[in-house]
Amino acid sequence: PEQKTTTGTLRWKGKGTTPNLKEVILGRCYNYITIVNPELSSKDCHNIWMRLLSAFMYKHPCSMREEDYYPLMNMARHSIPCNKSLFWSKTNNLVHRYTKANHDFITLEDTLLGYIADDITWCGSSDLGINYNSCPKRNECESNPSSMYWKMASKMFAEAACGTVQVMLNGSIDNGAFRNDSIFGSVEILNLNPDKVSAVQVWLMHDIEGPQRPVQLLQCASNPNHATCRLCP
Ligand code: C8R
Repeated sequence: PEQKTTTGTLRWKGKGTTPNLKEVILGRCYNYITIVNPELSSKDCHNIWMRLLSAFMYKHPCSMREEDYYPLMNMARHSIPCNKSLFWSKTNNLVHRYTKANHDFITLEDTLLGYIADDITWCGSSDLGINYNSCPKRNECESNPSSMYWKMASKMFAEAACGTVQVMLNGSIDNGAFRNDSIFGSVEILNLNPDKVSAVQVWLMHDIEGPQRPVQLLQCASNPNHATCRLCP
């Protein structure tokens, strides 16, 4: 799937590395440890940036291995209070509008690893170091730097969860709210520790113009285990 462009960089279908990546990552990291979560003020943002950079720089963007991110993940990881974890799938926009307004729950984007990486792209190029022109999409190759990062950060986020955890799913998509091929369905749910996590509460959200079942939703909110309310019969 690779094509050389005139500048010698590989041409992929996805957006290239975010401009000023270093400044964006450093700025977000310092903002996080200074203002958002001052309990983490002893984290070393400069080192976090260096570890991110060395994970992907000068590498072919389809050859990322989990190990490449171990040093970064070990340096940036932190604990999450019990009963606060909020997972999601296909509800990115809605869930984060909710967490912005209401600080009861923590999504991965509210942790240091999620905060620094949200909505940005990065990938390497074997000859130029960083490819600012284009990066592979998930359907071009699975082991691209961003997909690998979210998979690993999600795995750690799930491993760290304890008590009752929440998940906001999308009840208005065609192939079902719970998908085995999503990160939630293939990574997070499998990495919840049954010795620490006592319950998973599902928030099944429908599009506002979707099927009108307000009464059934209310019934399910108070009887989540009733057969009619289960996601997977
Ligand atoms: N999580 C996964 N992917 C994330 C992410 C995140 O926190 N944040 C962003 N921006 N992304 P989806 P899913 C990007 O299919 O696969 C965690 C990545 O590019 O709607 O079930 C989070 O903890 C990624 O490829 O959902 C959450 O619980 C898509 O968005 C699940 O994993 C994934 O979007 C959500 O992952």
